[in-house]
Amino acid sequence: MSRIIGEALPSLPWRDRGNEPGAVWRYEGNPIVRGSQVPGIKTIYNSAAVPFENRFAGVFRCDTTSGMYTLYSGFSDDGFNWKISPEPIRFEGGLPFESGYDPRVCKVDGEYILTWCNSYEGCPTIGIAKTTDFVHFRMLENAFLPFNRNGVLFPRRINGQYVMLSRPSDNAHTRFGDIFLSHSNDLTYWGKHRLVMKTLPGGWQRMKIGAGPTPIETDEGWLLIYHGVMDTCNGFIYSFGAALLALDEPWKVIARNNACLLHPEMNYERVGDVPNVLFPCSCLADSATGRIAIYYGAADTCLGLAFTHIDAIIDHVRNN
Ligand code: BMA
Repeated sequence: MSRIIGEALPSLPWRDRGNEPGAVWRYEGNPIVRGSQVPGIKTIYNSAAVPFENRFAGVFRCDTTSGMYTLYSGFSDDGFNWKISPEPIRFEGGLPFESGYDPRVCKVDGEYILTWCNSYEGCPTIGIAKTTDFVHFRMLENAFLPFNRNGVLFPRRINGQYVMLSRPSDNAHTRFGDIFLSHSNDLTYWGKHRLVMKTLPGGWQRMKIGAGPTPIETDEGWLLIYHGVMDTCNGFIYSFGAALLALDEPWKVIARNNACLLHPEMNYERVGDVPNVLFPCSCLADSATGRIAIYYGAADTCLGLAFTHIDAIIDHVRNN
């Protein structure tokens, strides 16, 4: 029996396992969010949900009908049905917002911190902003120089410092990528960079990997769900798996799966703007029951929800 360390979340969206085998199972009502529900938006996919004031708040990757990558916020009472603002987030402070995608939201020391892939002079790097209400967002400095993607904060300071995972990359559809982490005292100056995990030859995580949702603290280590990419004769395939990282030295990998947890299989995962993509950006975890809900982008088109239990996922990580 493993234990989630964190808050109890009795209102977590949940379905018991149906007929799907494996440690993670999909919500039968997927996709839960589509582009057509917001005016001027064609696709809504890689998005972040967090518990917020007895309900849920989210930041959504919304691609406009004119092809811009933007971020919108929204709210939900049950984690399944989302009401997304009709207007994009307009950041206060920071550098001018060019475009942004793949948001993650993390609560550290009571503050909601948004990280995302932020375009700076046309080059991807990691943007950071704070919010108290998911309406107003104050942008800080970018964390790193370009090129970088998949900036994911840990939900508490470790040895007194903020810690962020990231994936140094290039300006294109990067054909390489390992997960690193960096430390900061103030969310502005980042250093003490460490390698966490490299790609593994052979299978689903052979070309590049990137951190997914905010890591979940457990009594066995940080549970990190991450995406892995393989190249094929007909394009990339994005699947996801998980690893356990040491609590005090999270660049040390305790265990990591060789088999993925979920790979594109359903129609809405295989067919879309970019086929065969599963891209998890957030999780909700209930420490009372061990239940975990995972939000993942599907085929760069819509948002799906999947479920697991802490025992099932840790068993998968350790035994696959
Ligand atoms: C990555 C990011 C993601 C996207 C994925 C597949 O580089 O751009 O937003 O889901 O590619 O296209």
